[in-house]
Amino acid sequence: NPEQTQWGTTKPISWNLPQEKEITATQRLMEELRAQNSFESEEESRLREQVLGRIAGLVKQFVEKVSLSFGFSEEAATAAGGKIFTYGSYRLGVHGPGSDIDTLCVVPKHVTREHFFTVFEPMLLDFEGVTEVSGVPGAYVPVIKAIVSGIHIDFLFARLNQATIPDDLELKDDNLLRNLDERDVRSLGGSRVTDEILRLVPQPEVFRDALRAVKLWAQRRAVYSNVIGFLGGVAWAMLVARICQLFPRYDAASILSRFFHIIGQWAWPQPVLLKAIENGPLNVRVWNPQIYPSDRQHLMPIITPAYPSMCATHNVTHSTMKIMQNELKRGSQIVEKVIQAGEPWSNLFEKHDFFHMYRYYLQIMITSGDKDMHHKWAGTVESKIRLLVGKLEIQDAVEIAHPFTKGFEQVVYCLNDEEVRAVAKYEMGDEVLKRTEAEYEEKEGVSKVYMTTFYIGLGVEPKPAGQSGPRKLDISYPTIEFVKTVKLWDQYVEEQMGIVIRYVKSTALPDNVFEGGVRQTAAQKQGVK
Ligand code: 3AT
Ligand code: MN
Ligand code: MN
Repeated sequence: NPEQTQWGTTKPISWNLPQEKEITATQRLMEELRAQNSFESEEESRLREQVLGRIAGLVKQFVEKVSLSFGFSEEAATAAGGKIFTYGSYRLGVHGPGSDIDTLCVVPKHVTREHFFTVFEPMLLDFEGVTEVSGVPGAYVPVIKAIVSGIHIDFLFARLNQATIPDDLELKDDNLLRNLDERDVRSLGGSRVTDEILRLVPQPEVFRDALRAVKLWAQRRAVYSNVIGFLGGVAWAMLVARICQLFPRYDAASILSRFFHIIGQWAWPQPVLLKAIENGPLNVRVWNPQIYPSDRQHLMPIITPAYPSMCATHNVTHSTMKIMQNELKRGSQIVEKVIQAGEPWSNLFEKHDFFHMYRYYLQIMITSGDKDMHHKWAGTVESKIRLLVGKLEIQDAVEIAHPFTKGFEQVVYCLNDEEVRAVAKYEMGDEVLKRTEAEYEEKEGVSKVYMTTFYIGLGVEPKPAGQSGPRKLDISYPTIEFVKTVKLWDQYVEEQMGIVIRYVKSTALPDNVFEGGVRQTAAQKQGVK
């Protein structure tokens, strides 16, 4: 809309068009993104559309089936409708070849969440091309995860307070949220936020291309993870969207240049907003640091634009904030050289060197004997790592506690109970860790142990002048407290779940953290903290 003179809460900073150098840099960016396999093939993209179409049909059948069971006429059962919305990377148009499709099934009021898990889930199991279905009805946002024709799909559910769901339904109206279950409101949130972000940017195509680059950069630099305390996909999207609002006619390269520059120097905790925070019809909290002390704790607040507005960066700690600011600064320097001196974009997307950055690391080792249980146990610990980071970073000698964004998984093949117990305490010999599946066969007494290891790099403050000997660093208090906290989990079983935290020197890091098992030489390691 050329008449529009403002997106978001302020006027644009500049109405300029991109410059020559930026236009060519944008072309090179698109080539680089293709070379980095950021885009799916046309074939895959057609397959996604086809699968989505079939799923939309299935959701209508589901509503019809439930309606008929309530004694609706055929006609009324069909008229009850049912509609699918998407959110996540697919909706934003920044998904890659391996991305899932995040969907939300919206149904009329006579269809309940229980039907979703007892009627829809079995229908899905019988659906053509489905190879896996698993429902998680007890989650904070209940979900059914499935694989359809090789594509991972997340299904959320929302039941609206109306008799029918017409095909042209939109989710924008806040009044739709009236009298809904909290879980329905949460499930609607993802779609409402992504839709709103797309409405609030001047040129959606430019926004998408720039966001693709930011996501790739954040993943490669290991600053992409909401759970661990960095930013997730929605928060990075909102930051890019804000820059697009400020420079409505820029292209992807010029947006990236401003993104790294402006976000790298942002005056936190001043929030990033895509529009003014609105009040609405529900009796729920909307982010407001004037009223809620807990909202004042947010270090880098980035606020979702759909009612009820929330902070998407609740997990950020002093350490992760500092790490992101350093990465933004690095990004800014590189992008300037890419645009001004024609240096390659691949410099921006270079892999992190987390395992070469510090002298000391904490290893958090999670074990259990059952695959599904392990998944939950490791997930629970992962979701609490930011608390350990918070405890570590307030220690005197700790300058920074740098959590890595993903855990390393391995299966340990144990030949007897003694080995199992040793693994749970991380007291086994190397030969146990290195044993392969081939050296192990299913028989009495043997068992697999699932192990996930998380890492936190420790930046230690320089010794005070005049003090000799090694810097004293006592991390026992924060780690003991942390272990106590995670064991409070309501599904924790002492005999079946292990957690061990130890301190390792960088030279003692295991090979599996290095790509291809290769370590850098001492000369390459200069600059270690
Ligand atoms: P991919 O391309 O799929 O990797 P994405 O941004 O679509 O990137 P996800 O599919 O993991 O990422 O998540 C989509 C949205 O779903 C993002 C977030 O709003 C919501 N979400 C994801 N995981 C959780 C979770 N554990 N709890 C609550 N919301 C979640
Ligand atoms: Mn997704
Ligand atoms: Mn998903």
